[in-house]
Amino acid sequence: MELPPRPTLFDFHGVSMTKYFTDNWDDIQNFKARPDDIVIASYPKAGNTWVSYILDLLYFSHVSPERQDSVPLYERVPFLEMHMPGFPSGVEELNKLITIPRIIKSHLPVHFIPKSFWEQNSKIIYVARNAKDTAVSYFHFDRMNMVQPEPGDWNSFLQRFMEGKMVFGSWYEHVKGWWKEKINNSNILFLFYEDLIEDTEGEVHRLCSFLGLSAAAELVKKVTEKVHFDNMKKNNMVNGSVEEVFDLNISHFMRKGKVGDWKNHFTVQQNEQFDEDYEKKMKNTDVRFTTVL
Ligand code: PPS
Repeated sequence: MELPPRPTLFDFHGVSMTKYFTDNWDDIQNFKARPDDIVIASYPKAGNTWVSYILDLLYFSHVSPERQDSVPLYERVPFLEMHMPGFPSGVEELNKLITIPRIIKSHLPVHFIPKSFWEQNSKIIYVARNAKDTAVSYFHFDRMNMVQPEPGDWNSFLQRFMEGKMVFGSWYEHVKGWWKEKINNSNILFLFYEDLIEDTEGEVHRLCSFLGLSAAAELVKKVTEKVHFDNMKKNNMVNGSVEEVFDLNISHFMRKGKVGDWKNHFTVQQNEQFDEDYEKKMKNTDVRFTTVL
């Protein structure tokens, strides 16, 4: 498949975006949500695929086990705002999805989420990951994903991350916006990547109780095992190996899956600058992250 040149970033209602997530804007905004829809929202690289796979297994692994080996996760959990030439859009995929519930991936900041999700009281799981590991993961992702803007070198990427000049905008605004929203909205569950790493099984139980699922302990154990990084990395339906736009010679989608890999990338000076800037940007929120375990 011949790929188009990499897209450029532009300002879209105050958020940096590329055309692949805005071309279809009216269809996205007019999306008809259902009360039983479940949205997995996150800033890019926070663990959206991990949580998507957990939910897909919890709901469907015992109902239609054959899907697990034959249908890539991106078809089972469509990406709402994606619209790329040559591929069905996320909205099209969702409109033809027959599974109930529909599990929906999104990277939209909270104020861009289609209003029908709020009207229908759909459940939303927001996954958040500490800024430093997110920046590192995003850098490697942009290197290998041919439909993302050119990342440039690590230092310039990090400066742009701090300025919010990334696809889906500022990490800081994204996280703060969703955190504020969930305070008064019991339909939102806020999950941290670092908690998932530390206690996957415990977080799977938390997900079940939020979703009102009475999953047997045995199923929870099985799901926990299947979603372990090493098992997901080997699983071609979830590891990014069937996505034509990824160049796996450059980097892998299931790259490291660790908390603290930022230490292998940040110089002492970059770290000091980042921390100072972080404090300013995050002073008006009480959301707290772990950067080492
Ligand atoms: S995307 O493209 O924005 O939807 O990416 P997303 O899925 O949100 O995040 C990708 C990062 O999550 C890591 N990941 C995991 N870590 C630990 N355990 C499991 N099971 C797991 N599944 C995905 C993935 O490796 C990416 O992080 P990095 O740091 O790049 O490895």
